[in-house]
Amino acid sequence: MRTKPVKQSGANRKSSPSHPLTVKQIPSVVQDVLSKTAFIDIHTHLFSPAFGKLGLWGIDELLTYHYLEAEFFRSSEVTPERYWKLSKSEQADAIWNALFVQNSPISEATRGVIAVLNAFDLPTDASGLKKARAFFKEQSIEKHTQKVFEMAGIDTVVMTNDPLDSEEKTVWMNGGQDHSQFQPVLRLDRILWGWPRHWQELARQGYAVDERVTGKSISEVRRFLADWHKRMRPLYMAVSLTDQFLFPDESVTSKILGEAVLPSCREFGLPMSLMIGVRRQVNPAIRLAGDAAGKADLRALENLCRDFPENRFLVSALSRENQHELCVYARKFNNLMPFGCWWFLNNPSIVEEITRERIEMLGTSFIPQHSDARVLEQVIYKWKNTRRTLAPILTNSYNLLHSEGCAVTREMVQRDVNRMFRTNFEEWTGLQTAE
Ligand code: RAT
Ligand code: ZN
Repeated sequence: MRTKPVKQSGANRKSSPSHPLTVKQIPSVVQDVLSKTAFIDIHTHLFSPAFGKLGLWGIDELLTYHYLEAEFFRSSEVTPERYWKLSKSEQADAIWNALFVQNSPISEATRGVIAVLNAFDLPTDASGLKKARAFFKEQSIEKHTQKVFEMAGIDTVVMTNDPLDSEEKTVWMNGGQDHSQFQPVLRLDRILWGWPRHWQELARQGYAVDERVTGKSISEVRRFLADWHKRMRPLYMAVSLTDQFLFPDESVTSKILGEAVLPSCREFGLPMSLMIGVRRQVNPAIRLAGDAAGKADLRALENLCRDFPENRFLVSALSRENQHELCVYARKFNNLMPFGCWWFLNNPSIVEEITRERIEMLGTSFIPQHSDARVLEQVIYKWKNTRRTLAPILTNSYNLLHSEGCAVTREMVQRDVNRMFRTNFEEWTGLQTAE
């Protein structure tokens, strides 16, 4: 496992950790610290090997990532109806052909696949798919996972665990998992906004709840959360919310959030992650790729941070238009931790803009990125891109500081990178990783 690095690179041998850097040394030291620091990936959709087939990896999964499916339908005559009838490898063939052979893979998501092929020394021309299939077939998942983490420069990934997903539930009910590099998160979408369709599942499991969340429902949801907290030991609880999210209001979502979930978070000392701004299924024909983004009213967040001062909120907003307000709110409320450039924001041009603003307004008191990877090898390109985008931004911050007359040292750079990509999260969740 990578540990927090302290060694100097050859390029910077002349500067000791606490020695002031020259303007010329700053870029290479920033780059070196970024590349040698193992990051914590605080939100992914990856699964530890204990979850078997739920954990996605390999070239066919990479090609059928929903980010690529959305692009595929723009560059192919194949209709969604026909596409969904194909087998996984036929879908991958179609996407490879449309986005990688007949067109140049210059979008962020397509370039990511190229970066992964390249990272494994696989050809990126038309012959790449066949060779990649042969390569991935030979890998054993345990060893491959370690290699991928190493290549991505991460040591811990945080999963997204849905207690109402039947396949996942089976794993948790049969002993769960105990893999220190895959940390669980209790994801509550089906409870918080999917209640009308899912409350009966809780009832079936023996919790006395009803559709309108009356009677003992709230205390029974808390009992459910306590049981799952015990079973899963999550680092935080989480939900994704639409651009229409309001708090407080008369909805079941508000009631369960305010009266059950947030009190349980306090009881167990867990932060609550709110991912705000998805517009679900604007085009259901393309399934997972059919969600969009919308500007939310972040006064809901203001109300939560102010009215629940004992709760801590990890927050990502999906709309670019919400980013400035999110920074402003983080300056008002120290129980708010902005994190990541989520989903449609995870493109260099937007990451750059958001991250610059966050540094200007919040210093290092935020978590710049998470990968949101659904397929194991995606962490390789997503974290490579994050480091590449971040290096000039941080360099610029230290150059400005230097020009004001402040000594910039490697120690400072290391402390700041550790804080943003490790300790902000460790301190909020109590996660302890190997030194
Ligand atoms: O980025 C994604 O893959 C989205 O589909 C969502 O999963 C989102 O990240 C979420 O966690 O809801
Ligand atoms: Zn996600």
